[in-house]
Amino acid sequence: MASKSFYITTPIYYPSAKLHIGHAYCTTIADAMARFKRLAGYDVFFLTGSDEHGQKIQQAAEKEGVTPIEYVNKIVAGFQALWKRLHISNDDFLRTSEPRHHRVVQEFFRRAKAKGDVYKGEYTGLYCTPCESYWTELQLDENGCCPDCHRPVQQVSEEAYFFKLSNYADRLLKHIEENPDFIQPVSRRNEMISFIKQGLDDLCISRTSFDWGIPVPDDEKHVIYVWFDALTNYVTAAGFFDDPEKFKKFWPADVHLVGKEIVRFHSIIWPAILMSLDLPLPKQIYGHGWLIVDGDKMSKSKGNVVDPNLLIDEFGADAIRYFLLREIALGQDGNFSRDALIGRINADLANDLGNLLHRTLNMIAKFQDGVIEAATTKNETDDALIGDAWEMVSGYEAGMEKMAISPVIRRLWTFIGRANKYIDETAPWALAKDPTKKAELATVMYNLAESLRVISILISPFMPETAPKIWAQLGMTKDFASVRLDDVKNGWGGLPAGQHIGEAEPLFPRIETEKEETPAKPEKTKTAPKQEKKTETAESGVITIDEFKRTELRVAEVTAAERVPKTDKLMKLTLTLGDETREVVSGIADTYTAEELVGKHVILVANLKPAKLRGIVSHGMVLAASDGEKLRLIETDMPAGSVVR
Ligand code: ME8
Repeated sequence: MASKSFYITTPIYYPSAKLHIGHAYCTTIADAMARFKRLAGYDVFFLTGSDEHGQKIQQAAEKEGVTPIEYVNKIVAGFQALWKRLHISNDDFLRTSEPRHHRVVQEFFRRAKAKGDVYKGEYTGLYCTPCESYWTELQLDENGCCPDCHRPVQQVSEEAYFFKLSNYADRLLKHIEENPDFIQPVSRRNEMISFIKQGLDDLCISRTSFDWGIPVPDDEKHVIYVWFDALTNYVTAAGFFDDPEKFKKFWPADVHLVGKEIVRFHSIIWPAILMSLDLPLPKQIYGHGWLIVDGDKMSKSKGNVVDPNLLIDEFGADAIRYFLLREIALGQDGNFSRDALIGRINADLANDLGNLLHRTLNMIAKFQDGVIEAATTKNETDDALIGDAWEMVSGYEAGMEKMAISPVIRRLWTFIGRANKYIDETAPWALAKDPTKKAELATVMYNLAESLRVISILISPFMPETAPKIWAQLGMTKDFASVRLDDVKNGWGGLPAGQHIGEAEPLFPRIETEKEETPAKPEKTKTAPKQEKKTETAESGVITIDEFKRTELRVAEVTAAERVPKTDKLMKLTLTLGDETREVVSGIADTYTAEELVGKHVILVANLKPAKLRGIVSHGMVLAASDGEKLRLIETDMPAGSVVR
């Protein structure tokens, strides 16, 4: 049986400047989809590349005193190195300067001309060199500049070839209307429909004012317009000339993933060219939003361009990938901030995922000599965990098929939270003390290890470096590269019982951030950590449920307390969370004596940045209520370690 195929592309990037986190965002989404499809058993072709021609590149090379190809070679090597570091699993990297591509572009030009869709004329228009785009008077911004980059446009008049785009307006509109998935998300689809309805002008597809490009066949003083050249890359790499079998398998592409500002080129110009050549149209153009930085568009002049290489140096590729995929709803603009990145690393990766792995492996090592024994018992708590796992697994595939990446990740993390809660509910440390509970303990440990096996498989499209690490730490011997979604879908219990766990290794160390020494005020009941950046919600004083969920509240038992010498209010508390001990400094010494505190079950903000108070590092904060005079700790009768939600 022929396997299912999946062809996904990113745009090919201009080697005009260094790639920034926005480019990394686009490529990471495509990579996550490619990896998911491989996991689901598809034969995947994932393409990215570089868009190397055009006046802008020629001018930049001249400025540096090198040839255009020398200029782009260096920059493109940087792209390829970045994609490697970010674990981008592209199957091909297409450079438009390659001969294999020249042949295809010239053939496309020839065939469109033979069809009667290309003619020679005189072009007079307004051209934006940095954007390689022509604009009409009406499209310019309020200053008469390019509506995209807001730089001046030039009046250009030259002999040129034109493509009869106007011929295809009706067919295009019909295609878009009959195929609701062709342009996604819906907002972009609607934009394109109204754009076409305003009428399409023929498109100038050649230039004579520079020569860094693919020559027009039989009229070499013209070079082919960069967008005609660039868009064609998708068929070159799919084997249009070189590999008809491959082309049959992968064309039409399943998804062209592009930024919102180039949806127009992909959903109007590109399909019209393909229609002219009687080739099938791509199945979907997906327009993602832009990544802005601390609320602002990235630009060199603002000095806020975020270099993905530096972020990888500091935090590692998987943390960056996780942040980009989890934080931003595909299709919408999203904000990148260092604080938010660190917040996610600490809360979701170090805390939720890291703790689940760490606690599980620790307990298997301590209570079962490192062997994952078979689960032979079952009770309601076990059933609830397994039930939640199944619900999550079934939503995973459907969600990923719709490219609902962020919701899928959020659901996965709800399950991770569920598994952490299962530890608190089953209290394995108590089971381990009771020789009659050996079987129950084995079940709990097995279910936790199996949860982690499932998690490692399902996070692999997002965190390809972390997933096999978890796999190895569980002692799995099957080659992770051969793992498929079926290894999860085939049922609970895929983890072979009786295996020894591997070597434990922390996945994501907490990122400790500098904090000034300030004496602590008694903590009033709070719902969320203070946001440093102004957000819409912060300004209104309201937080979203997602912001609230970033606060990790846990029940902690006070096992020891002592006053901090030479202070009025500070008390050093030793807390247990079941399997973890913490030291916290709290300003409650004028309300409680040390003796009164021991044994209390209080609420701890567990993922607060550690802070130094009078030389003691406080790992969290306990919640108290105050009416301005009286101060009382919030107490509960739930067991230590319970999650507060
Ligand atoms: O447009 N956030 O190349 P390019 C998210 N060569 N995405 C961003 C972004 C940001 N801040 N900034 C840029 C080109 N991008 C053409 C493509 S395809 C046949 C030719 C995205 O290097 C942008 O939206 O200017 C676009 O999809 C991609 O980076 C490439 O931009």
